[in-house]
Amino acid sequence: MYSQGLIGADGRTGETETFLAAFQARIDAEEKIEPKDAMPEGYRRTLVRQIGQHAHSEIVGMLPEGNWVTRAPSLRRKAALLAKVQDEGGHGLYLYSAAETLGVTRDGMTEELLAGKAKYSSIFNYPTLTWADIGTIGWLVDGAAIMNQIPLCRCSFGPYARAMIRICKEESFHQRQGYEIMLTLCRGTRAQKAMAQDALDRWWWPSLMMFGPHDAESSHTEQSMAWKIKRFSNDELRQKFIDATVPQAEYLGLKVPDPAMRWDEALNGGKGGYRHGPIDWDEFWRVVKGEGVMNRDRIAARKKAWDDGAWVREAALAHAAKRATGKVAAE
Ligand code: FAQ
Repeated sequence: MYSQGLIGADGRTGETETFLAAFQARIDAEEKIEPKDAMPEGYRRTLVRQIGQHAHSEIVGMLPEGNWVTRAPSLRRKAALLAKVQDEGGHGLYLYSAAETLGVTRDGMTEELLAGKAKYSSIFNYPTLTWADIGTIGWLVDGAAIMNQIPLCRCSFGPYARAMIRICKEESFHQRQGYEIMLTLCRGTRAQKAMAQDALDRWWWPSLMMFGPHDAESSHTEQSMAWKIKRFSNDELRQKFIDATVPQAEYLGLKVPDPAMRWDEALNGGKGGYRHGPIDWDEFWRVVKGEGVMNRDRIAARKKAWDDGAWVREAALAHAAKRATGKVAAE
């Protein structure tokens, strides 16, 4: 239906060269693709995969910070953290809705997540051990998310692009609240500053891994860039993030845990940039495949929430059915 009859009864797409060329011409002309427009099946599948993974990341991403809501050091910090975690839940919901315009259901996507068939960001499989981790997540994880997501506001698929505009505005607040926590800790006692450094040491490399594998290893980047789903490659965004973040660490008086990091005049087309040391891709793939410290806990927590919420979903459906037949008003 969404490919406007291009998918044959045998499940093959039957997409003609003329159709693919006309679709690419729309992309090249920066036209937005909307849910009911004809689109190549690969384009639809890529979006369902990426938007689904993104939505799951927002929802699972509530867990590491949620762990600190009851232990925030002041009422002000608790209120801000609670609002942030709630925002992430909202982002997940906009994104599930954007994916649903492509003919999949939120229930189906959730089942894939719980069955370990759908991915979510590797970063959320690390534990939050101290309060400084909450500052570091806002600063680095939201900072990396913004770097990756600002270009997604120009994604060729309309519903995803529009959802990203609001999400990016909220992520900017999150990044600032995280940096402000770090600034407070770094201007505090020696123990507080040491706690901030320890958090940076543990979160730096996983934050760089958030951008995905090196371009040479990235299976989807080339096609996603041709379709203007992605506007920059994984390595380009990682480099932008490093160049923006190293001076922020210096301002805090913290040391980025990369002994090989150095300023290189040749980077960024001669404008200069920070060249980083080797990333431990074995660790990245271990975590992506489910063997990170927190993978099992994260999925167990989501499964419990989904099972515990079954009665709410059933009640909402029963209520909607009653409204449809006018029985609610009569009662
Ligand atoms: N973790 O060919 P590529 C947030 C997978 S939201 C796990 O390069 P692509 C907000 C990839 O899926 C954070 N898996 O793939 C927040 C693919 O596997 P597949 C999430 C990863 O799609 C803050 C395979 O590796 N953001 O943080 C990861 O072109 C604080 C090959 O990779 C988004 O999802 C990874 N890090 O590029 C919430 C943004 N990287 O599907 C709470 C949208 C790669 O073939 C608190 N997504 N993989 O089985 C994207 O921009 C892209 O999907 C990338 C990956 C850049 C993540």
